Amino acid sequence: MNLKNLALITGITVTGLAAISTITPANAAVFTFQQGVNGYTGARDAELREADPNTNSGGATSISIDADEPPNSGNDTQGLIGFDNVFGNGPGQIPLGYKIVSATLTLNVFNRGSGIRFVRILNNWDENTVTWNSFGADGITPNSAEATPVFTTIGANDSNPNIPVGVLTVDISGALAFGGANNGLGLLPFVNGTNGIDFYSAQYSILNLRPLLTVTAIPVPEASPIAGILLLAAFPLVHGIRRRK
Ligand SMILES: [Ca+2]
Ligand SMILES: [Ca+2]
Ligand SMILES: [Ca+2]
Ligand SMILES: [Ca+2]
Repeated sequence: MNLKNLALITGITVTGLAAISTITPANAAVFTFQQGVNGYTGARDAELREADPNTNSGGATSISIDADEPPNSGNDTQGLIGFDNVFGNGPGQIPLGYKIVSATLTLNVFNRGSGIRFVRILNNWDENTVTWNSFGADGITPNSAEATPVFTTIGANDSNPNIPVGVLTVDISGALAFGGANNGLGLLPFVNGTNGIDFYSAQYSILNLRPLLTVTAIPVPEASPIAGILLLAAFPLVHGIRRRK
């Protein structure tokens, strides 16, 4: 059934029908999660260093994403960022029964650089023990048992300072397509991304410069009952018209 038929049968305009399908539910809500802010303590993050493959950096105050660190070594650094305990019935948490429909990650960059490739991590990790060698002795491997394929990138696969210093907001809604447990994100340099990007971690002293997760969530089921009733009412009529042809 196309929209024109439905409009003829129900007497409503196509414009009106389109409007119904794009209404944002009135009960959509925005939630934010930042370590130490409004009582939230579920953030975790760490840098993984190819040059120091067994060293944990979970307590460091910054994270670098770089395809060449130390300079001229060719070694990579990668990042892990997770936000636990986002669902629940506590203050500021997403109520149980809600579904996340979009999410952004905000980072505060203090050293500009090439770019970042984002993956979702598939297994649990501990901020205080995780290292480069925790991921098969070669760091986080995209599209493997360790991580999803890359779902979003920022910047470019070159050595230019593509990502400036300042507030960096990344739409990470692409991570939602994979489902599964919440094991956080992996942040990887491009292969030729030799200009490192440095940003503040969840341990940085200034709270509002720490990584920030912003989520829009709605109660489930999210389908519009009005649109459903219209479609159910119209379908037998369309079927009848077709039979008379
Ligand atoms: Ca950390
Ligand atoms: Ca490299
Ligand atoms: Ca690996
Ligand atoms: Ca840099």
